Amino acid sequence: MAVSRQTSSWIAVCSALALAACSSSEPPPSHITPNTQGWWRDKVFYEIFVRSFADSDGNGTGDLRGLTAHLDALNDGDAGTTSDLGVDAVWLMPINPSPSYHGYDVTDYRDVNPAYGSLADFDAFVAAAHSRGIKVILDMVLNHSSSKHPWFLDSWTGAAAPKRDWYVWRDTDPGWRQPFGSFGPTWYPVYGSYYYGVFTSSMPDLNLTNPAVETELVDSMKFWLARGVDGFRLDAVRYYVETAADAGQQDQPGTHDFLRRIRDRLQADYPDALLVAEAWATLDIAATYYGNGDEAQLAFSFELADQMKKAIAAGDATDIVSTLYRIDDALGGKDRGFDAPFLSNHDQRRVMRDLGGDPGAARVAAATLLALPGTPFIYYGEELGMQGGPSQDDVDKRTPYRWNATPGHGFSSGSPWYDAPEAAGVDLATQQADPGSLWHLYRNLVALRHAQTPLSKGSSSIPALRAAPAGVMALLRTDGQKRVLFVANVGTAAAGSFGVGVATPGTPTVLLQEGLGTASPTSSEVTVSALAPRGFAFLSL
Ligand SMILES: [Ca+2]
Ligand SMILES: [Ca+2]
Repeated sequence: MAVSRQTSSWIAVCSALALAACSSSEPPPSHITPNTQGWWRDKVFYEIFVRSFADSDGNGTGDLRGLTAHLDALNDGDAGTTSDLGVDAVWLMPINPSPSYHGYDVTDYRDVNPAYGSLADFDAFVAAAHSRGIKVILDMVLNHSSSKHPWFLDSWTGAAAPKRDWYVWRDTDPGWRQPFGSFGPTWYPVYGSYYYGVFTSSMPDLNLTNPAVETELVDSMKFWLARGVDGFRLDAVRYYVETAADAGQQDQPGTHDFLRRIRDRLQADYPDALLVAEAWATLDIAATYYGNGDEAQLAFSFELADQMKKAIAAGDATDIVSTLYRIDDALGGKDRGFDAPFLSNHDQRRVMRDLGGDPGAARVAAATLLALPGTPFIYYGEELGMQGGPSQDDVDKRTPYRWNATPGHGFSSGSPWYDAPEAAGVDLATQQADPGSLWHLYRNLVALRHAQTPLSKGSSSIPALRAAPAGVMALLRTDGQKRVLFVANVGTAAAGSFGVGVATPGTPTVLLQEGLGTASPTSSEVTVSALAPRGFAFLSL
């Protein structure tokens, strides 16, 4: 319902405004690199909270030098070694100066948080990452700044302030509430006027319809691109432009216009710059941020992440399959690779906690994630089965990485800035020494995805199943003549013999499996003799 309202309001606005404001039906400018051709198509991303990854100087706070010193654990640049996870792109949560621990309220878009290091440390990090074949994208928080940003400190002094219209002010309180379920206030009084902050009073929304603000932010992004950054994760895109209460506070035509303009302006100078949209919404809404192939190149698949976790916890694959069908519909005629699938991120309980600490569930979840089309993202520590802390507080989702079983976890020689207990064995050193660990499974899955182009960038389809229980799903990935069939049993009961409706001339080659009986071809299907609870298999056809 929300989607059809959005569509009709878009049409109404388009017919009411000048044609120039409704350019979405026009092809992108020629310097826009098509979404289908980007460097990210065969990458596996890894999301990092710098504060919690590795502390180089023992003050308990993770930093850029610590991150740089530990890059070999992510990817040592040598495809022949098996001591690294093998991810080949990283997303750093905000590294800009900020008064808060998480960094999502920025006070300077062109500098590094001193707690994390210096611009020189950042340059060294980018060089070290690139030398290992690791791409780097930064979190870019364009919707709002910190209330401590010099722009806002100027803006709030009065109506005549030079930066007054860099933020969103009204003379009276419009009374809008937050549009995302919490229904808190969004307008805050200062000297008899009101400013808009969709998240909190300490995060005033920037006025992204002001060309001066847009130019400043584009130039700030180019500042990082010039330092070698490969793109950006765009925070909270749904809230960029606001026009009215409720529905007018999210997914507005002006937001799509803004995205198109910044993609255009960035790619005019940096054709390979990647924009990943955080549009936390149903998949139909997230798909609108594809635009005409001229907005974001990737968008996180929030709905798929929710359905995967629920389905695996319940042992019934039906909702994963139906969600994949709905994504195919939503992206029909566009680019199925627009999806950025993931299991959890810094705003969500860790997937291992959502799955009740069930190691089998975590393993089949990992296998499913890395079988999906699009560009997958792994949240740091997910590959160890970290659960984070028990509360719903965000800090419990962002606890220090476990490098080893020592008291400071190998994270810090001092006292970590925050901590929460984890089960024994949830650390990298222990899991590297155990070939059966979750870390080794992730490493094998990443390596398989890189070795098999059908998995990394092939098309996908959902084969019919015969006599399969509800826990079973299958996905066929195809790149030219090469095909990889993924089958999984997310259920807690063993699956007996079932058929997967894919014709193949010869006996499938098992690439990676857990709990598979045999897979043998007939004239019309691949017959699987048995698949254990939480079992899965990747078969080359
Ligand atoms: Ca430190
Ligand atoms: Ca906004």
